[in-house]
Amino acid sequence: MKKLFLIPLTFMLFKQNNCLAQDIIPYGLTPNARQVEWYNQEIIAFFHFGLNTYEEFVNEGDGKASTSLFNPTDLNIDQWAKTLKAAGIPNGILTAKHADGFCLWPSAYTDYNVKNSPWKNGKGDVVKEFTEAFSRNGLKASVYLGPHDRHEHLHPEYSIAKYKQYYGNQLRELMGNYGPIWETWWDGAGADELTTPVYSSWSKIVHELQPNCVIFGTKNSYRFADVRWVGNESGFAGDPCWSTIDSASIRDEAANIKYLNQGELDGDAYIPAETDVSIRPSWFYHQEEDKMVKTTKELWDIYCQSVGRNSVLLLNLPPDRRGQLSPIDSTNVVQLRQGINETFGNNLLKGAQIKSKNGRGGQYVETTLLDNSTETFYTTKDKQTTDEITFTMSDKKEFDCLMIQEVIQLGHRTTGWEVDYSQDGKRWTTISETKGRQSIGHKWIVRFEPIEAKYIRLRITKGQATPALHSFGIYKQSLLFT
Ligand code: OTN
Repeated sequence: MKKLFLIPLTFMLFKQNNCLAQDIIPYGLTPNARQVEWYNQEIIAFFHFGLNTYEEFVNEGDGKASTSLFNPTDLNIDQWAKTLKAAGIPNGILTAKHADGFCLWPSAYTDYNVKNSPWKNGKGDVVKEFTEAFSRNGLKASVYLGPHDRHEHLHPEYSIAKYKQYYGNQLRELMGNYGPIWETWWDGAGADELTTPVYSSWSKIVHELQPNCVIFGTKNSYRFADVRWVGNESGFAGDPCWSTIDSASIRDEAANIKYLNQGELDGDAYIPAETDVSIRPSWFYHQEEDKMVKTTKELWDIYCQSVGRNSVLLLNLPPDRRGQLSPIDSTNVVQLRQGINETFGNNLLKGAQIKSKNGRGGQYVETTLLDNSTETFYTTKDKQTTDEITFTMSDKKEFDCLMIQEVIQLGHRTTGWEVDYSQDGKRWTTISETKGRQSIGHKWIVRFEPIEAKYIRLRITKGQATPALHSFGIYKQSLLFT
């Protein structure tokens, strides 16, 4: 299942000098356009909202709860959007239908939906308000249409064939009636009975109506997955974490949890890991958990172990019974963004003298590592898959974090790297947390106890092709994360 390297993106990437596009040939499997856009978002919000929000501590309703429970007292999706904008999160996924089967839009194919709730006298449509508010605020809207549906299972005449039709109809409603939808989520939870042919028919609907929509797939939907499950709901990707994986292993999920977490360098498909985790212990809002919201520091740990491990963070921010994000959740996620900006806004290597062993020069000059541009990158001479790049700063500086980025459009190239520091440029010490690092991908972050040094050396120790690096930097973590 080789995926094709995307020509237009290649062109954009190399637009400064077209002939160089032939110079640096992508290695192995590479992302499609949807996956590149998905990676660049870094954090996506998850909104678990529905009947469960109005039940006492229920997260997976049994499909029997009355639709009369759903009654947001002050639904305000512009408020969700305001938080996302302040938190630099460009996209949000709404649980249009969770496992209890209750639909947040007036679906023509079931009575188990907002039409039969007291909210807005049954005239409301949460999906419409969500997609309109997100579009108004310049954000991307995405939907979760849970494949597992406990309410439909209650019908005596339930069958997979009938359900396939039912779900397909609902997918058409969501994909066809609400403008652009950027991601859809096929949760594997409870959906084991659904087969690959069933997902095949559903994927056709997604691709027909929303060709740019990313599909999160697991288990029997693995063949259609643009992104895979990371193997836990605790917020950490593996080390290493390859974007590639042997696709069939996604199907046998239970036997492959660690494998999903790490991927496989020699895998047969490019299906990167999405790290889903809730800011609260539960997926749905429960007032009892107001004191258990993850702190800014905990969110930073999660960010570093997801986005900082070549994954995308799908962070659940469950709206409360009013239909708004709780102030503590909003504050912490906005502070996460402030801390990220403070940390990575100041690359201490800026202005350093740079020398490499195998640098290619020309437009791939070493300084591209520090220019914050996604259109430039550093690489070596042909066939040089290892390298040493030394940075000499004007003075010694204190740092406790580093970040490196590969050009994902050119495939996983570097497979071994470490970082050293020195006071005199002669005797070097390896930062122990970087010893034996393997994958880089979209972004890799390493944190450690503060180090003071004047000289830094990035060693590329192993590669399947010449390295292609967008950026490298050392940083001091924001005080918001202490
Ligand atoms: O009990 N579970 O269903 C469960 C417990 C802990 C962690 C995950 C799961 S289900 C799991 O959810 C994932 C999304 O978070 C994916 O959809 C997997 O396919 C699914 O098995």
